[in-house]
Amino acid sequence: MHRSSGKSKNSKTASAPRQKISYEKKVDSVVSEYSAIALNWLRKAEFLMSAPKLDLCVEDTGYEVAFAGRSNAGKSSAINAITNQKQLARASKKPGRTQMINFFSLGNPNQRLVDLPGYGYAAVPEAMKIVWQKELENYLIHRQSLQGLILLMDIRHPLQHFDVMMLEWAYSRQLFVHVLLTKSDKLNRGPAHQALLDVKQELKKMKLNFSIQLFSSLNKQGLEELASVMGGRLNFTLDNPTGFDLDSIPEASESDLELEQNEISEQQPLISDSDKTE
Ligand SMILES: Nc1nc2c(ncn2[C@@H]2O[C@H](COP(=O)(O)OP(=O)(O)OP(=O)(O)O)[C@@H](O)[C@H]2O)c(=O)[nH]1
Ligand SMILES: [Mg+2]
Repeated sequence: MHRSSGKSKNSKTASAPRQKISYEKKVDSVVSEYSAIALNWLRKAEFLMSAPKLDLCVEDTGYEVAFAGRSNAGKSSAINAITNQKQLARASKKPGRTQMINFFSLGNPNQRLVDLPGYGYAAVPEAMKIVWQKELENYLIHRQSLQGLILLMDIRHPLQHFDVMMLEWAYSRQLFVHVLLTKSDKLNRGPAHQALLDVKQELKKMKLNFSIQLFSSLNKQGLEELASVMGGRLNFTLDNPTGFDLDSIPEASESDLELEQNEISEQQPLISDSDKTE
């Protein structure tokens, strides 16, 4: 769009030069404000209760988001990282650590996180595995307050048989899923991003249109992105006077494309390779 300034070509202005930035950058800065506040809110998490089966779970009202994935994928560690608490959920080197459905409230009992037992752990006795899987299935099928799954896969072993089954099942039931490729600190930055692209491609091939990100509980990569997704699913809105609501972001218009340079907010830098720990 051409705009006439009404000044001659040679006239100089005292104001700062205007720079075109994309509409996405404006949205990014608003979203990053939302994720930072959501992240802070997630720190309110408190242990609520553990249940061995669906009928013993906390009352099925409000909103909850559950962390699912293979045993040892890093679910409990991710809950500790996102809530900034060392031992809220029990993490362990020994696979099969989480054996109950564990609930955590977020400031009020109607917004909850859930740590699920892992699936696919071969060393669990067959009879026990069948019981666990039945309970997990019951929870996933019948839980009304379940607003979505955070599905974790170790970045070095993504899309194993059970993961694909879980993803296809969730898709068929129109259950929201956000995928985390965990332990991203185990790979250098280049290979980690390649793994992300590869899994995205695979999901696309399988027509599983789920969002996905890199994540590390160790070096905290991906916390804000995850907080933003979880806040959205848990109906977390900002209590500020502007009453910001993510759904209220309007479609881009041409006038949005030209903003003052000081409105540009830098995105978080990617984790440097020096942060990598074994
Ligand atoms: N390097 C690294 N190790 C991690 C990370 N997240 C988890 N781990 C390790 O992976 C192991 C399993 O982590 P948990 O969080 O207990 O895994 P889980 O998915 O809850 O396992 P179950 O409860 O058995 O289903 C532990 O030894 C963690 O320290 C990570 O981001 N980076
Ligand atoms: Mg666990």
